[in-house]
Amino acid sequence: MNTTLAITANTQHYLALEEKYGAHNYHPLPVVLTRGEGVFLYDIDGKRYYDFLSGYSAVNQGHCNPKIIATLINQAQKLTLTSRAFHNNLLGEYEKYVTTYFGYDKVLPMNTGVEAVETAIKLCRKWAYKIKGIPDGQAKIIVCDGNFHGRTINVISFSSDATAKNNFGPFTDGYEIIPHNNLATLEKAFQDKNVAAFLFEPIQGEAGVVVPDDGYFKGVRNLCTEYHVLMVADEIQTGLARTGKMLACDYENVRPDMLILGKALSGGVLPISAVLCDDEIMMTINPGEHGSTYGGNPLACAIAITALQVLKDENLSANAEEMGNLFRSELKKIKSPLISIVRGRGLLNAIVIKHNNPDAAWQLCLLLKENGLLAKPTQGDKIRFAPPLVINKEQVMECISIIDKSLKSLIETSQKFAVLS
Ligand code: IF1
Repeated sequence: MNTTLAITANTQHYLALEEKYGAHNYHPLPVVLTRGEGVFLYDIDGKRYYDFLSGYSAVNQGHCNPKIIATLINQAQKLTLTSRAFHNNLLGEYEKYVTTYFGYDKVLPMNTGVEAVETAIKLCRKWAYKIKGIPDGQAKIIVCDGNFHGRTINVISFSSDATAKNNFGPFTDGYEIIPHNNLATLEKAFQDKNVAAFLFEPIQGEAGVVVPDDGYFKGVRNLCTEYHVLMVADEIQTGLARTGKMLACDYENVRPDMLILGKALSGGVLPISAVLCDDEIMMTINPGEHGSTYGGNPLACAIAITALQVLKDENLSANAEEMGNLFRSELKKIKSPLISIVRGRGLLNAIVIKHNNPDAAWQLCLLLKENGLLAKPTQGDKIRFAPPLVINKEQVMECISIIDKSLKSLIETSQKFAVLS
């Protein structure tokens, strides 16, 4: 089965440039985008698409959100970078704003998500040695099977995904992988007195939007408290209203000891990430022990304040919850033989495709593209559906009909192909 769908000369031109001059570290859909606005993306030929990936949940506030762009333009004409060698008039204001917003003593500002994860790991180890009293060099961090926390050598050292780690060794020590969503194995791992922290994604994104059982977050919180282990929530993808609450941990009113944010912290405008925790942990790092050239730059601080304000002003958590419930219930009504599972929370959703052709999810994404919706498979047979959180009911219903139409086309193509082959 092969849904060879025509691509225009304009599109082909840009694909060829990337093919010749760029690393082949991704396999994008054959579409060349030139403009984004709200839930929509426009390609080189002016065709409009619903964006159902949102830059991997970085564009929660909608493409080119006017308030965020206004802040970008205003600050970009004043001061963009001082480095942390000097103070500026925005870093302290941002630090106060974001720590008050999430209820932590302090923040350590970084840039990409994985830099924030690495920062969190360094803080956990410092705390282990200086506060918990774990022998130097012996700190262990527990992580989950199916995790995705970024792509540095240290972070892929504890990945369970061969594609992410093949031929990148040697790797770093100090990690133990246990099953996700399993409190018994977590408690067993905590019997080791050298465990400093448990690092987890509340909902596993790359694994295909794996939602844990109700009570899991509370169970993790209780075990971490009982065994004096830091609960470290990587909410880089699940945070910032994506799952229908400001943080996924809010579903069970659980407060992690350490919160990692990224992606939508800038609304998709530039890389901004952060680690938030209380003084007992944060004050284990002294001047000169950690940093980054762009970490906490004034442009990022200004943008992050606006990006966070937009989430609240536009009630994007509530909209994500309402539109997500509508999306999943309408998706389930389609009753397509191709869909084996529909799962997610808020507007972080995925379907699992049931088809004897391993390429089916990709083929479906090509058909979705033809029909005006952009989404991409993850882990082969799953398709993540994660539009910007500004999507409205009418747009959700239009996207449901696009998905329905595309599923039917895939079945027809398969049947035609089966007859021909
Ligand atoms: C790619 C995945 C999503 C993340 C969580 C840390 C990071 C990410 C929970 C690192 C980044 C991105 C990376 C991007 C694809 C995308 C992704 F498929 F890789 F796993 F969203 F699910 N923690 N996720 O999701 O943040 O350093 O990228 O800013 O690398 O292909 P980053």
